[in-house]
Amino acid sequence: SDYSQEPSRHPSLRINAKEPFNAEPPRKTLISSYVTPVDFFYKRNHGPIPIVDDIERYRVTICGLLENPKDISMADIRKLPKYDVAATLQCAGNRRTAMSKRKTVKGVGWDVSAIGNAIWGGAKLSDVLELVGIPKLTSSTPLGGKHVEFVSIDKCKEENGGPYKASIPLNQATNPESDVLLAYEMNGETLNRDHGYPLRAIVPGIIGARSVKWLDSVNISSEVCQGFFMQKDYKMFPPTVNWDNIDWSTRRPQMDFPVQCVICSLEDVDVVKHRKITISGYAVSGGGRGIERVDVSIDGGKTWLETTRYQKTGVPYIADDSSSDKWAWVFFEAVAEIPQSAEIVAKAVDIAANVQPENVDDIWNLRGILNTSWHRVHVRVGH
Ligand code: MTE
Ligand code: MO
Repeated sequence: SDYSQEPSRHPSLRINAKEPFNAEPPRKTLISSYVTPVDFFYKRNHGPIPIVDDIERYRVTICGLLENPKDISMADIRKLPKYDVAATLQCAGNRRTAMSKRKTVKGVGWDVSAIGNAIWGGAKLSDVLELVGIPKLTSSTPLGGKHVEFVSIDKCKEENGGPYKASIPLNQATNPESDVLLAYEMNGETLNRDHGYPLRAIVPGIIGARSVKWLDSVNISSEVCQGFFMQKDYKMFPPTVNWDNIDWSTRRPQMDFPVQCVICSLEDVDVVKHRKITISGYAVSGGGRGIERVDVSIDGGKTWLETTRYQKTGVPYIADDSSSDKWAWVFFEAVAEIPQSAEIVAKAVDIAANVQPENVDDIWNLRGILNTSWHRVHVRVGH
């Protein structure tokens, strides 16, 4: 594969793999703004970044179990109502490095920044599907279509040189409230090559792997996508499954993300000058479930202190309030006086009262996905 035409990237990104390019920002940079600047948004790829240089001729093919398949141009997409949706994208492999410290896992190592929050601009998939005769809120087409498969133009070795692909259920795709987009803008700018130019899927509330970049076609199918990343990857296994006894067919492709929370104001092992410190970071849950609470501890989890939460600076965050961004992360903050040395912990609760597991051991899995265990950092007061 050819990596000679990769775009340029911000030098502060931490590179986890060069080819394909996988990189994340430093954690302090990550929480310096609620909307993650494009330069600092994590980049997660499985092959070289494709080049689409003739935008006039670019088409996305809507095909499969349909009476009237159609090739749709960017002009057609832009004619549809444009929505700007604040949505946090998180890779299922976020915090994998910490999980692999417990016991080795397979996959690109990530610290805590394989996540970002952007304002995605584009057409709703429910409107696009209407162009090919699929009404809103349908779960099955007359020809038996029940899933919407997104197929890319990139080339991945896991697909033996074929394109990256993934699918979502048709009833999610045709429901305007699920805010699934075919996005052509990120933070008000034209989507750049790294993030899917000219057009990508954005599926809010579920793992990043389903938000397929560089769309080539949208295929209406009777079954779940059979691609590698749906069937042989991004599935959740119990800690007892290893590479000798794994049976991929026993599990569903992971969709929703569980409740997550990370301290970003401190490194995993940090030295601070003063006893009074600010503990801040992000919390997010899947499926549009808001964050109910974030608690922090300065004694390794014996006692807890509730943090303040916000999306827009200075405005207290209330889940489900009409002013909150349903699909977006929440920042939390607490100030505490710590002893000479302290283990600081953070954990979040979502509005369905889901909590994070205390120990990584309980959720360890061979692919190292969904590490949502309590985030712990060790801090010492010194020079
Ligand atoms: N789409 C294509 N075509 N190829 C890919 O490798 N990676 C997926 C998803 N969409 C991928 C893709 C994964 S695993 C994640 S987490 C997100 O894109 C990352 O999106 P980003 O690079 O814009 O942050
Ligand atoms: Mo991912």
